[in-house]
Amino acid sequence: MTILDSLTTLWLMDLKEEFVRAKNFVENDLDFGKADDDVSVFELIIRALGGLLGAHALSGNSIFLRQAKTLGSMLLPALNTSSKLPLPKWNLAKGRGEPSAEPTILAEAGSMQLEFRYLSAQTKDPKFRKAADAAFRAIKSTRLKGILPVYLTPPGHAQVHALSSKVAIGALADSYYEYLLKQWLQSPREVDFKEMWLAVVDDIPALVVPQPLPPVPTGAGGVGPPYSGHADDDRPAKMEPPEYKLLEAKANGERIWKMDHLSCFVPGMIVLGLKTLPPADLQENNRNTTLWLLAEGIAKSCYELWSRSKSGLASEFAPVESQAPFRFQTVPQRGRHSFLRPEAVESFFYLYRFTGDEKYRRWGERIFRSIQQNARVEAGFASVQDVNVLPTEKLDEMQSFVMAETMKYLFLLFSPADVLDLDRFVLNTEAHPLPRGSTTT
Ligand code: DMJ
Repeated sequence: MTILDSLTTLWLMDLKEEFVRAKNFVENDLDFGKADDDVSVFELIIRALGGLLGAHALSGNSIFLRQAKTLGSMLLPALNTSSKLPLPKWNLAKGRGEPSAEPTILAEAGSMQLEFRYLSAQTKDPKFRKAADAAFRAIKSTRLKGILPVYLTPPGHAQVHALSSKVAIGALADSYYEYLLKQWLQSPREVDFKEMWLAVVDDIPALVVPQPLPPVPTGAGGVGPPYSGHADDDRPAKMEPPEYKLLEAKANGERIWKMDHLSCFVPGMIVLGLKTLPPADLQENNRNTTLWLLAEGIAKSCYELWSRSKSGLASEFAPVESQAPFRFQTVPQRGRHSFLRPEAVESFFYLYRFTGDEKYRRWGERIFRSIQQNARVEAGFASVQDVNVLPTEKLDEMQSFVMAETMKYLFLLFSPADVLDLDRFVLNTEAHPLPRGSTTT
């Protein structure tokens, strides 16, 4: 998995020799038919399929598409359930997955569409897209709008509905929201995706503390952050956004006082939307002002998740005090590890790209140095047992997203914009670039 998940990083970093070695592996040694293990369908799609498709999109080499088609075809039966929602796990070698009575995780049902739609467009075979669209329609059949409960009925349940479960934008839900916007970027004529995404962002303030300020007129025209920006910004009302915490809510609406690092992709997703949506959508509900403020304010808390620990690495989540000023609290033992997740630096990359504010590079640099200092091992970057214990205890593992995402976003944060042109590419949830507008119907 790590090789496939690293392909697009190697290409973007211009590590030619390593890319050719990885390509040779894909060409000569990769045999999905030998993968005799129950593997997460979601992870296979976003990491392995996404990696192959991204490598194809960047390099144009057909071997990546050929292997992507093989993998996509082997995975399709996992989506052939009564509800059309995917089975959670699939054994590629045996060609079967266990029927599951477990609830379907929202992120897993709603994060295959970018990959399968691109695969169909490139292979001219609609079967992948049809399966992904059927899964998406199954989610839509709940008729819910905005931020949804994180669990849906199990895949074998023909009638799909949302289960009474927490409402969150981070763990278990995240990339479903991300793919609403990104499916629209991939296929701009399908405005439904954009409308669904707008309903989501309009719901975000309800999960944020302190309550976002009512939007104020900035006197500045155009699209851009009204409260901060370039050092040479001469707009008069320049103000730092407050530090916002992004919470979750129980099924009964009660707040859950914790913030997940996983939710730190939200600022990046918001500003990507702000930079790509038609102006009319941004004027509605004064979204331009409110959303810039939210994105920058949430990003601050994400940086704090890293900078507050002794190692400079972020804990998996942090409890939030339930009254103003809503500070982070001591992290319980079960949340003190770090997988070196990418979401904060992902957001800093988008925020820097769209604002030019140097603070995002400073934050990224500090994070990079902390990773070097406290997670580097001979063969890579290890997950860490407790972010507040020095010297850090390193676990014997490296998540493949460290190469696919964390290192890629850090690299892109410090690279000229033409290294990855966001007018041409949209990144899947594992940071593999796929062409924008590539699946227009
Ligand atoms: C990655 O595999 C993807 O970004 C996914 O959407 C969420 N979890 C990890 C990174 O934390």
